[in-house]
Amino acid sequence: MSQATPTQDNLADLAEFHSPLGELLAADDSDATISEQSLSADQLSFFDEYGYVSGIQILDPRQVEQLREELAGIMDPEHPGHHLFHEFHSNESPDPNRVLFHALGAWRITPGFHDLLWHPAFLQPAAQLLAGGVRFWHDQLFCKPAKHGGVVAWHQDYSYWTRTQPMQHLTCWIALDDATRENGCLQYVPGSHRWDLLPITGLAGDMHAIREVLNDKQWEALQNPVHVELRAGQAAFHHPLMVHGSGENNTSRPRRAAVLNVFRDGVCSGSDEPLLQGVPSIPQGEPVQGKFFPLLRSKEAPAAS
Ligand SMILES: O=C(O)CCC(=O)C(=O)O
Repeated sequence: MSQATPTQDNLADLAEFHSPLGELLAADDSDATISEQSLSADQLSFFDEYGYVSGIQILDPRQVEQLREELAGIMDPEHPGHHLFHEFHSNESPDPNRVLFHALGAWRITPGFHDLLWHPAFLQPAAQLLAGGVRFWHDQLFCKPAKHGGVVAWHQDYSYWTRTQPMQHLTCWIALDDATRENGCLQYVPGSHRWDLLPITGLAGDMHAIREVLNDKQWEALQNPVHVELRAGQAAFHHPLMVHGSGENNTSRPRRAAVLNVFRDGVCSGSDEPLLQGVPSIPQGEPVQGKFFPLLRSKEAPAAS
């Protein structure tokens, strides 16, 4: 029997399914599967002091390849699942000579990006860092093509998320290519998670637009960021107030990344407006939950040894 060609009408919204669906997490692969790994006490105290922890192995080479293939499909605006994206910016850079692809909602469209939410190598550190149940907020794709990849300006994630409260959020940035200083890896200002919440000063234009809202000491700290170089499949976790950004990609290789944003179960809606585009609103003060915000790990789940 031949399979129907996927169209906008018959393509399932994978947000209906709150458990893994496909091959991404299959354990029967010949490559060694990344097992569930806890952060050490040293890694947890490093996060507490500096606001991030990096070099966490999440994906094996087969999984990286699956996600790259799926990414290539959904970057095309003609993809039949395109309407499921909450946001889709083929180029978010205002610089006509640069490209920064940015999209929210891939988990609703392909099995690999869907199942990534339930990857134990992500969920175990997330549960430790949030010290509670892990609820999905949204995913993001950030891709810089070879030669003319654009910047991500310095910012704090929570500046964009004040419509969800209290601030008990966490970001996991997963490299789908080796991310290096040369191709625009993520950069962190260690310790900036202890700064006050800063206003939004732009995501993809002037890298240093944040200057106007920093005091002299903060500006000085920004001159010495950490470049978070990662191998494809590795991740960095950061605090919602961590000041971070990334530079241009002028190399001959793309720099692609998948980002998972989660919060501690119990975080509430702070607005009567929809929290994401295309999602029904959750009344202000009500816990965020439902089809678009699955509980990925409950508080009671046993921690890995
Ligand atoms: O991929 C990048 O360069 C930036 C990612 C980012 O800003 C984020 O994950 O919050």
